[in-house]
Amino acid sequence: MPVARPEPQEPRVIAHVDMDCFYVQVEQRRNPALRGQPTAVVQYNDWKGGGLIAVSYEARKFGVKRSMRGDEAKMVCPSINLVQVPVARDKADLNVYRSAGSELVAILSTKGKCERASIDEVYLDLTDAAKEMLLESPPELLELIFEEATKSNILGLPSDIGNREDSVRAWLCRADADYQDKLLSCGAIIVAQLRVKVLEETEFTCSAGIAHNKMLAKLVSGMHKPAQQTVVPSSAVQDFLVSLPIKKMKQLGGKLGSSLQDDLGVKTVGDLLSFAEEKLQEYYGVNTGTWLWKIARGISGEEVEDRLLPKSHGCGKTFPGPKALRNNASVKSWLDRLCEELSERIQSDLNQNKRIAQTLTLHARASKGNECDSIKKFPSKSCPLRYGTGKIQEDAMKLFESGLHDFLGSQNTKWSITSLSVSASKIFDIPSGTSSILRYIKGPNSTVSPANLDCSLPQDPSLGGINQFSNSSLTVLTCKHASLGNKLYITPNHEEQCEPSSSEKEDRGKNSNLDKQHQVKEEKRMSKKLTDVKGTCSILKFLSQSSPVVNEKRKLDSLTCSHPGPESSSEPNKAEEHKSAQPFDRNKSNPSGSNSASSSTWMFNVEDIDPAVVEELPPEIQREIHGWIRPPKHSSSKTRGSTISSYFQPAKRS
Ligand code: TTP
Ligand code: CA
Ligand code: CA
Repeated sequence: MPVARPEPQEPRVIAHVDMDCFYVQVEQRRNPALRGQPTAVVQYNDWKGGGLIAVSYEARKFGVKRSMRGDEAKMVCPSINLVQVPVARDKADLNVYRSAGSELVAILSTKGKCERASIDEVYLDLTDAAKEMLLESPPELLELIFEEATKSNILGLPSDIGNREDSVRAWLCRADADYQDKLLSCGAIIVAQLRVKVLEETEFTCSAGIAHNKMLAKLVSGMHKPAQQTVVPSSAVQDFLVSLPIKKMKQLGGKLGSSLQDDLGVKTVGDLLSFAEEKLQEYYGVNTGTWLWKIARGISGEEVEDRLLPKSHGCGKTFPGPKALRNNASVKSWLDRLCEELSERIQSDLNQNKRIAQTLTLHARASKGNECDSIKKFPSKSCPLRYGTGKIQEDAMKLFESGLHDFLGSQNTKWSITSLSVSASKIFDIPSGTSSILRYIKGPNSTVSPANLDCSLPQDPSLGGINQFSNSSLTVLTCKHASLGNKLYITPNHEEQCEPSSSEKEDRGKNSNLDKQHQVKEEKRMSKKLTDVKGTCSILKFLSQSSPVVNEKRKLDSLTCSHPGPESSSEPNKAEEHKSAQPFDRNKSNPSGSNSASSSTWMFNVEDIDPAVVEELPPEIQREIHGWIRPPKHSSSKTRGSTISSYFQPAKRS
């Protein structure tokens, strides 16, 4: 369940940047003939022309939607260009999109703390940059305002007064604005500059939201798309939120949002305002109650994390309809391919970024017998991650078998798998000062051998099956640290053999100065470049050279976000139930005890699912994970009316 974070004392300037029809833009850059054309990217599949996963704004004008199949898109827009996602190992290969996302991150991170939130979006904390601008070149003293900034959408600014750009310019330059709004104006100018820089350097357009916190910035970044930005002054927050459907709020897209709707009759954020904080706490617990009370008022203390790299790696594949997998051999064959890709990606993360992943998780969607939609879900399973393709494949298969065992219970029935994915999470940096570790592991002149990173616990022969790993990944994490640490400290002479990229981490003080110098240079270079284009270039103008831009009012649908928060689900309770039932199960259903023991040991805790991993999984699995998130049942012994809403009826509704 979500919890309220302490709010910062000082006002912040936060931006959320999201690429427009991202995969389409990547394909258009690869094949410029597609620019300005109705285009969609299609997931590899030969059924009805494949599933659309990204749709250009030109195609959206014809009514083409992401939910369509290729054949359907052709019907509503005969001229549409359908581009297939690159394929490797018979599945989508997203590497080209991932590295395009990294280009965005590299540019945006020059201006402040930057958090890579998904394949095509980032959060930026621009507070320091905005304060600096306000001190050194406040907008009210500028002769010319960066043109792209004057195209901003400012929430609450009347749109019917004269020339819109003039009124935006006037708003950005108000001498009598309060400090918070002045900072936002600077933020809007900085984001406009960054977006133009992204366009110039990557050829991609993006949209952005600028506000005092992450929640508001994310809520508005998709409000005006493509290639536009939206600013949320504090004075506009209440009007903006009041009519916003509750399900559009981050972390309320799932069961918690449903409970608010069904149990309390809360349809919009405005409806939530009529509940006292104590009432919300009474129903959802102290932390979540306070969180709900605050978000209804646009208050969120959540910080932008300093993270340029993904939090996790995941790869999956769906097997719709007749393609469902129905035996261990076919599951193994697919798992092997997925694990091979995962192994390559964590290996490259290790080589390039000196990061090690700790946890391997398997998710699947299954049905059994003749049920098409089993009520019981296939439990996600995880275990400590051992490097090396063969080991990952072996472990993933064991996780699958363990999950299947739990899924089927005592039933000896047929089953089918419609979706399968593996992910590597809990990634940590190899600590600074340990840069020789890779060289030590590799040995001079050799490439890293993943098998060498196997730090699994000494095996206990008394434990069978996947129990050999451990009861908790924490244990193995400790082991990994210890093991890596030992190797490092007994071989200090390997330090000088470090590759430059590794040794960069050794002297943080020195390097942070270098980084700063580099950053200042970069900023100077950028501001020069931006001065060059001042008054002549705007993103919309740039776009209009190739095609007319639809100023499409974007539906807020895609803003729905229901990933599990730090305390987000009752799944742990499920795990608890499972654990407490374990001795009984073990004795009853499995005399050897090994499998049932493992099943409770490896019950995946939904708290541990990283939202970034979820985003990379097939939509089917994403939906399932979102479905897990449900509010806890109220344990109060109070007698309610026939529905909870009758008990907690908001005043204005009664
Ligand atoms: P989104 O940011 O949701 O969408 P988008 O960038 O295509 O379009 P918009 O301009 O509305 O932001 O997703 C980013 C990319 O992630 C998208 O281009 C393709 C991929 N993706 C999938 O593969 N499957 C999905 O279900 C979704 C939502 C996205
Ligand atoms: Ca996007
Ligand atoms: Ca996105």
